[in-house]
Amino acid sequence: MMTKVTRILMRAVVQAVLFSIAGCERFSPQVPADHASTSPGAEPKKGYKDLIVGYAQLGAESEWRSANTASVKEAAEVLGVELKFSDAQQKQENQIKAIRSLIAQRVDVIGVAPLTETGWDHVFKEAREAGIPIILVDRRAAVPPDLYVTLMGSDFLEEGRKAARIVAELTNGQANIVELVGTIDSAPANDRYRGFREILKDYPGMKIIASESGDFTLAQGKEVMEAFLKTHGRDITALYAHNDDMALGAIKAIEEYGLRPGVDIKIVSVDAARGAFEAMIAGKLNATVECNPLLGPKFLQLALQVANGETVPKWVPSEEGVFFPGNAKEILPTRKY
Ligand code: GZL
Repeated sequence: MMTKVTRILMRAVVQAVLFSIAGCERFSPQVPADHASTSPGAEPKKGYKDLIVGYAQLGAESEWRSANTASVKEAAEVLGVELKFSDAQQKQENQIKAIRSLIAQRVDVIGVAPLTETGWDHVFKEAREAGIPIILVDRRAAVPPDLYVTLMGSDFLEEGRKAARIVAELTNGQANIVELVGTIDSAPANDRYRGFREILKDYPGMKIIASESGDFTLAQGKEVMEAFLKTHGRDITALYAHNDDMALGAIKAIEEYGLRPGVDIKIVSVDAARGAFEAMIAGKLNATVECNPLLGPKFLQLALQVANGETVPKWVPSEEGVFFPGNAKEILPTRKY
């Protein structure tokens, strides 16, 4: 449990995050009042302390995911929202069960970070029939737009494009690239795969010689990279990893193989988690494209607005950058994940 002082500090952070995000949204959200506030004759509005929100998290596979979970839980504690949280351990059937349980508990709003793009129509229809709005957090689900209220998260296509431009820069447009793909059928894996190839069309000298899923985990990233090295060895000159955890696993494999990660094999990954900064400082990673997991405050703000029947944009994008070794050392202490 947080002490009173921590709660006050966290509240200031959450408020600052909400106001900072407000600056880049198409609507000017205030941090809604804590208490149920009413204007004359209107339906009494819920405050954060009246809100019951479900969060069907997909798993705990990466630094990114752990930071996303922490962000949602901390924001709920600071704002006084009753949060019903579940971890599906990267299994869609568990996430579907969790959503059904949240429907049965009659929560006000359900947040879902869909493991995969497909397979959600049925259970999302059940939520709609129960009158419980769904907010997609982090990842897209391939369902009709009337089955969810809003999607909040990153532009994964643009992340793929950014990564490709950096690999082109690092290799002067001449590279034999191996690719560690994220969870199969997940929106980030699908889009980072496509966005990367969009840019590669302009670079005939850049070839993807192998591409396989490492499921966004360090262990599988290492395993797949070991197989790439066994097959292609020193022909590999660049690695594109769909997240930092797989890149960190690959770095171990490259070192065990006897090559220098970041030097013999240029490496670009996605997320900008703490481990990536440490690898860049050690000269083993050449760049990381930011994908911000700190979605908790914004998610609960949207949930309150939706619970109060307010209109919200269909997509609430995250603002993100790219990080390089040059200033990784001074930036690392400022990072929140
Ligand atoms: C992206 C998120 C991805 C991260 C991975 O928004 O869904 O899932 O890039 C995480 O680290 O596992």
